[in-house]
Amino acid sequence: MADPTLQDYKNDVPNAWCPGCGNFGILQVLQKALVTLGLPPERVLLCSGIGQAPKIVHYLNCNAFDGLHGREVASAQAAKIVADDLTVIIHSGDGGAYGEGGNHFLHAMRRNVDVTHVVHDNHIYGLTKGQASPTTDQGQKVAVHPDGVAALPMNPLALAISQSCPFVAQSLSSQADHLLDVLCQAIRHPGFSYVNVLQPCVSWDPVHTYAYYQKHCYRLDTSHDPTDQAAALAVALAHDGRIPLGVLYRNDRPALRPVSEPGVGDLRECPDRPARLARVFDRYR
Ligand SMILES: Cc1ncc(C[n+]2csc(CCOP(=O)(O)OP(=O)(O)O)c2C)c(N)n1
Ligand SMILES: [Mg+2]
Repeated sequence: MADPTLQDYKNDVPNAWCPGCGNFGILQVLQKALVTLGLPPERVLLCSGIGQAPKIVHYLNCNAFDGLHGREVASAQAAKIVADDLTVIIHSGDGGAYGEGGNHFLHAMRRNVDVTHVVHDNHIYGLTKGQASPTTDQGQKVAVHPDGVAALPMNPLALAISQSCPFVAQSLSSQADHLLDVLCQAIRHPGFSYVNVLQPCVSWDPVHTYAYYQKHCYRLDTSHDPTDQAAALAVALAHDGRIPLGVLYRNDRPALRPVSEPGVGDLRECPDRPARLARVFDRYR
């Protein structure tokens, strides 16, 4: 079979993002990553929920499941468990991943199913027009908080490292070369891999702009050892105004693989998988 090309992933669904949105950079790099990894569209499943970021799954010609806000991790894990031959990638906004879906995010790190979770972190609820999300800065003035957000922002990188999440990285939507490298590493990692992609929201967040990231981001270099959990945590917790980009932490915990269903057999090796899957689903009706 011929190697997949960018053309294979193109579709003609009209794009609804604002001009200048950081999501465009992520979409372009995602297509490139899938082609770089030699993955044909029929072997890829993108899972998402509700928001501007999750719309990304509409703009690629491959399998997609677009479900409830904050529930995308649950559907992705279920899909991977019954269809281990698919490459499963989750796309969430910061609200969906850390707010509505925070519980799923937390437990996915423990469970360690081999899926990749890409969080488009624009520090805001974009789709619903600029309310505070779990990563909005303390004191930032946003819709419904005209005097500034009172709560501390969440630190999802530190949380993930502290929970021994198998792969933890951060990148920036406007640094395509960096994002491509990090995404390819994450998708290849055998286990739950998590990438926080910083992404300006040009309509609702005047703070985290392209210029802001240009000024504050730095790339981790070879002096950082991503297998050193304490060092990774120190990077994630450094309150020095600098924003790290790169693979902060990784480990080789064995991923949870699909198991044989009693009375159904091993779903991985089964030639009549659709029929057997139907029997599994019938149990839960
Ligand atoms: C359970 C649930 N809570 C709230 C909403 C309303 N809602 C839909 S999208 C959204 C904000 C999305 O923000 P984020 O996940 O950061 O994505 P973005 O639009 O910023 O890319 C909210 C609050 C919903 N649809 N379902
Ligand atoms: Mg958001």
